[in-house]
Parts: sequence; structure tokens; C-alpha cells
Amino acid sequence: MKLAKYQLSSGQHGVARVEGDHLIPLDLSGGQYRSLFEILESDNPYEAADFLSKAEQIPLAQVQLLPPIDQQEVWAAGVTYKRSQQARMEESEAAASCYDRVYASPRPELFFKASPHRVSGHGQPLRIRADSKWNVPEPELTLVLNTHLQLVGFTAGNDMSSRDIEGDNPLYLPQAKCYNQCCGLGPWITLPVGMPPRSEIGIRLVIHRGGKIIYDGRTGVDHMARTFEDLIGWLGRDNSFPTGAFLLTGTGIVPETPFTLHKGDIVEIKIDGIGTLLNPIVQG
Ligand code: DO4
Ligand code: MG
Repeated sequence: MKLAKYQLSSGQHGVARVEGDHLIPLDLSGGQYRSLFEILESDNPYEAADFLSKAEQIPLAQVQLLPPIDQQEVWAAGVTYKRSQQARMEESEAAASCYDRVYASPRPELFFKASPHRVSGHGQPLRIRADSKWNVPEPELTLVLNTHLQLVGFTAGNDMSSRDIEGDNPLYLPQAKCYNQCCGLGPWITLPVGMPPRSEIGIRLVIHRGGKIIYDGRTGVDHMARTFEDLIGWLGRDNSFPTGAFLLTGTGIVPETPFTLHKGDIVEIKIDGIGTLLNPIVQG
């Protein structure tokens, strides 16, 4: 089952199940569950959504999908794939060994990525910082965690990154990673029962410029050097999440140097079991 947040042209918005090319809105007027977050907090989100389903359908083409987030924090793991370790060592002469060490260390790299207002959903713009000249999208399988850090769903994430800022000095990582419109999430959340086995989850990044595909790369979760449970366990050490969390699990695709995004590019992230997250790129 897939759960989405949507808005109609009238401005009316809601939560819905996604079935093929249409939405089945959920009735949240009863007060038992008032938001997507509260459904994800329930003992059985699948049954809760099934129970709330209205006898009504809206074509997906008639809605604007919203990011499938309420008040959760967004965190990200880094250097969880060999390709990310190699690319980071290449961009950061001064601190190459940091990336080498973290790839092999028991403690993973985890960083705060975004608050909800910095997140864009499917079709909404993602930003290149005005003070950066080398930028890439990072396509990442994203774990949806409830307040007990239980894995209650999956979505696609785009961990937009300014490689020149991070490469200059790793202490600049928060500026390379966290700014307005820095994170894509969507198009919706797939509940765990709807996902393929982990070893079969493929991830694809396609970048369009001027109507042409200028980059097309693939990886799979089977290339990830860590397990979801390991990352969640470290995230939860002496850390509480009273509004739940999203955890991007790191990128296994980094376009070759000197590729950089331009404003006007369209980025598509396709993840098996979820679907396609598409975002146009803007720069201030
Ligand atoms: O070490 C910097 C960030 C790494 C990252 O975002 C990734 O590997 O996906
Ligand atoms: Mg990343």
C-alpha cells in the first residue's frame, strides 16, 4: 500500500491511498487519525488506511502531490556505498581519509538533513545554492520511522549536495547539505509489505537537460555497506524523535567529475517498490 499527501486545485488537501493512476482519499474527520503521521504511528498503518478509505477516486493527474511529511525531522546517512566514498575522497584533498575511515568504521556518518519546510515533494523545485558551482542530486532510499524508530515505510529521497562546499572543508558539510529546498521526498510512502526484498531494490537516477537525457545511472540496495537496522540503531543512540523521522540511507550514484547540475535540469529518482520522484532544479 502507498500513502500520499495531496492538494487539489481548489486548495483542499488531504491524505490518500494510491491505487494505480488514481487516489482513494482517506476520511480523517472521525478524529481517530488526523494526519499521515498519526496513521504511521498506529499499530497497523495498513489496516488504519484501509478502514479510513472513502468510496471515492481522484485521478492522480488532477492533484499536486505534497511531500509525504508532517513534522518529522529528516536525517541522512553518508558514505554507505563504495561509490560515495570514492567520490568524496576525490573532491576533498584535505580530508580524504575521513571518508575512507567512516566507510569502514562501526559508527556511520549521520547528519541532520532538513526540517519539513526545507523539503520539496514530487514536481516541486529543488535548489542549487547561489554560492555554489558544483552540485549533484543524491538518489537515496529513505526510511520512514515512527516515534519508536520502527521502520513503517519507505520513500525516495534526493539529498542535494554542494560538492565544492563540502570538498573545501568537511566542517562545511551542514552548509553543503542543509538550506532551503535542499531535500526531495516522495512521491509517496510505500508501506513495508509493498516493498520488494531489500536485495532486489534498484535505484536509478536520470537527469534531463533541454529535453535530452544527460545522465542515467543505476545502483541497488544490495551494494549498500550497512543494514537499515544498523543505521536506525545508531540514529537512536541517546536521541529521541517525538515527531518521528525520515532517514536517507546514502547515495550509491555520483555522476563523474566535473558533472554539475544546472538550473532548469529535471531530476528523476526511480526506486523499485516506490516509483518516481521528479523535481525541477532552480538556483537563486
Ligand atoms: O560525507 C558526506 C555526505 C555523504 C552522503 O551524503 C552520501 O554518501 O550520500
Ligand atoms: Mg547523501
